[in-house]
Amino acid sequence: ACLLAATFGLSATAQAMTVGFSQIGSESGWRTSETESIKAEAQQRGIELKFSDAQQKQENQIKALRSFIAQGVDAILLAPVVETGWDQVLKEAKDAGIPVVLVDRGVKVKDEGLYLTKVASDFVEEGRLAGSWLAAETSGKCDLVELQGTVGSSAAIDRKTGFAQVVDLFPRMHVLRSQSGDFTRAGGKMVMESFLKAENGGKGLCAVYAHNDDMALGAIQAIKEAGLKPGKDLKVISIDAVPDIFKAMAEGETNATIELSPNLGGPAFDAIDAAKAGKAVPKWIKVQGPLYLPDTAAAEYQRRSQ
Ligand code: GYE
Repeated sequence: ACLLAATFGLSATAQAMTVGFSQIGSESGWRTSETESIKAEAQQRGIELKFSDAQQKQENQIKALRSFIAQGVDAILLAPVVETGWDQVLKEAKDAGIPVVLVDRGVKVKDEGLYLTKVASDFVEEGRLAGSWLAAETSGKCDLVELQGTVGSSAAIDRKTGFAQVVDLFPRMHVLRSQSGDFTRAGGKMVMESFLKAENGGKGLCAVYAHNDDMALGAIQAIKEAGLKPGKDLKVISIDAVPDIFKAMAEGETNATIELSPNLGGPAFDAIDAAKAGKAVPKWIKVQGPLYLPDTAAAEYQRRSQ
């Protein structure tokens, strides 16, 4: 009976847990999947999730965090739109004894003790992987353009850095133009259109590197409209591995994507549980994904789109 009571008591506390989730918005297919996945994971664990969509604005995220603190939530998940400007509000959460788990992007703060942990991939590594693939594919000779993610986001900063580290090793590889498409399909298309215009209709270009699949999908559209063949005349490489990019890859219109799982709720909630149980939690819970090529694209699309 004692064991039963203890078990019951434990699950009752777990069920009562309330977590606030400050999400960036819904700029990409990847992010929409992440939102759905975290909501489903919370439901499965009996966690009451308070969800707030910041519409891409840091000030909305700060407001959401303050409201979660005022409501006395047990923990907070934060997907930070940009890297800087979080010290104050994270300190407020810490002073209130509320652990904050960063999901998918990182922050730059003076004191890393202001958050519990970060569940995210190594964006620099993703950039290096993309650069290495392109260098191998083009024998180190490629004039390319880059579509950056949201200005000031860790995802954009680090994916640019890692890619540049590889490009710098190859004297005949050049990033001719690099601009933000804000991680959206429309942004990717618009910026690619201007790149193509500025680069003689794209005739001298060898490739486009996009910081996410949605911008690559927009770029593919722009390349087609300019009368060139994406995936052939211009190689396309991006990051995320959303279902639609596999469809484009199966159709020969893009060449490679690096997977980032959107299922970050499991490890994030596990970290909160561990912290509440007094266990040590690592500062960075790394998620990793492979690079996918056209050979498996049709099967991957099938598997991911049902
Ligand atoms: O790659 C992109 C999204 O922060 C890892 O943000 C995330 C990125 C992801 O909008 O599609």
